[in-house]
Amino acid sequence: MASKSLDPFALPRFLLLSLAASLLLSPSHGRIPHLRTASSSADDQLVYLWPLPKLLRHGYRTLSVDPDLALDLQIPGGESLLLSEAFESYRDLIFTQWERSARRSYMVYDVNKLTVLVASDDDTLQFGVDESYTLTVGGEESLSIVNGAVIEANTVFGALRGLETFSQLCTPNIDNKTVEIQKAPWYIEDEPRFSFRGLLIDTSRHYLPVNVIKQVIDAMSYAKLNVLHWHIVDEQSFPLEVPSYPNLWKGAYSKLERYTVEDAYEVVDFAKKRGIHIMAEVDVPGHAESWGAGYPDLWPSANCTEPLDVSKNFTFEVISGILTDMRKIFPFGLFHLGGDEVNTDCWNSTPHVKQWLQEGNMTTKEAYKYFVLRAQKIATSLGWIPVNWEETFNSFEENLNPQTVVHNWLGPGVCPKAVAKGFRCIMSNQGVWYLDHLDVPWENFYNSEPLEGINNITQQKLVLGGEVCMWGEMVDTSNVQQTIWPRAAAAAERLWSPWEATSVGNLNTTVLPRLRHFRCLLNHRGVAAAPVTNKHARDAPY
Ligand code: CP6
Repeated sequence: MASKSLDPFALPRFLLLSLAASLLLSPSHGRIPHLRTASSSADDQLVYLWPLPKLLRHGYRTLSVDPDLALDLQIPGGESLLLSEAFESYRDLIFTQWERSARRSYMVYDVNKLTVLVASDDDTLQFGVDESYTLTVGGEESLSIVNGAVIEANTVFGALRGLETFSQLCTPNIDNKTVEIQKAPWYIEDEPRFSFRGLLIDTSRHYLPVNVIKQVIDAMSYAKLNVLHWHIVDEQSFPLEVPSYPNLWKGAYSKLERYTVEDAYEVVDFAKKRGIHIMAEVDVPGHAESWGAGYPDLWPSANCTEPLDVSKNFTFEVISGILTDMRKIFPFGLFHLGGDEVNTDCWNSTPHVKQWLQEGNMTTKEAYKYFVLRAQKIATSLGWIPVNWEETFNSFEENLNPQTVVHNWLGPGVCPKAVAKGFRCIMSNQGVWYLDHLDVPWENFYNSEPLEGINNITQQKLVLGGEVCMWGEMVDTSNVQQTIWPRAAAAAERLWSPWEATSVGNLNTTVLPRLRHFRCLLNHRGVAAAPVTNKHARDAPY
């Protein structure tokens, strides 16, 4: 959406400020600073930020950015390794080597310092942590510090989001080898619309090396996504090391295609430094055939290898061992227990399971419920909030732990029902948010609204957000990034930006060029995002 329609200030005060700034501050690169109120072209209307911030005002001056941009970090305790490292990384993203080496000592750069003011130095990453920030560039608050830039945030994670936005304002000027901020001064106030903005990766169908997972995490931080749902094991392979049951990762494809405990810690730490939670999943009782490669007793029989054997205590001992080991690695408060696509037919045709069912006077459907609830108890006893795919809610909602987060996927409709019953919900409607559906165009990702069908405000608050899913059957290192991006970014804006920004306006004129720009930004940062094309491209004006 154009900045103009977001701008609630009819400008008089801002005009004055901009004018004052123009007079006070030296021209950049000999250009005459200019101020425009009405726009003369479509491009003037566009603000190349993705996702759009909650509120912004800007002018029409161009400022140069010093390749030796300094960080002035003001935080209780005086320092934050997390933020100073993040600043260094962002400076490397903003300036290529070429631009840094072109620094001229005699040049006066407009923006030579980024001041970051953070109210708290607590850098434990809690779910729902305050990610808000304000960003001022060459404006009111920073007048006293010569066109500097200022980020203010309550938490280090808010400051990280502000750094990302700042980096997106910096654009290279190829002609004079500098980096500039156009349309300054800037005033931005921002915070996410939803606290859960997720992306699922699946490392069971195809293994993804740790460095590839890190690249995905980096790209997520550019789009301000904040939860990586790590669907780590499934029926095809069990790549994770579990110290309590060391034969489990015999279910890995090979010794090279495995994650050690150290690897998992490394992923969690890498993500945390970018304000991203890792929500791990252990999908039970279906989607678990690979567990039996190391422990065949988990299979009901040689020709019934899924779902896991509900009749044996051993099954739950193993789940308990896995979760206890994983609890040490994954600090995020939510843990995903799957529960989807469970076909219990072969429990009935396996004599010892059938006998157990009869003794307990249970149908297979009741046994499925028994399994899911027992797994939930293991997770909650470890201090986790359980997340389950929607089939669990659809089958026995009345028995689910009331803390359960219901994870939609089958189609629209379950979140309105779940929140009406007081459950929290995450939307991943497969028709619009499944990245493995290659024929779903970006517009469908963009237009998919998590609060659809929910009018009551209390119930709306129970929708934590949404998640796009990159199931792994058809992706590995060779194509995972270009399958995720740019469509995941479309969902990311839906989840971050205010409803008004993503639901009003013309997709082709105000959203598409911005998305194309963001896709180029990803490419420049080394992310192999695919072109923003779709089946409608021939008819689109761009
Ligand atoms: N694996 C697991 C999958 C899927 C699900 N769970 C899935 C189902 C249908 C489609 C895409 C993915 N591959 N464990 C469903 C949640 Cl179309």
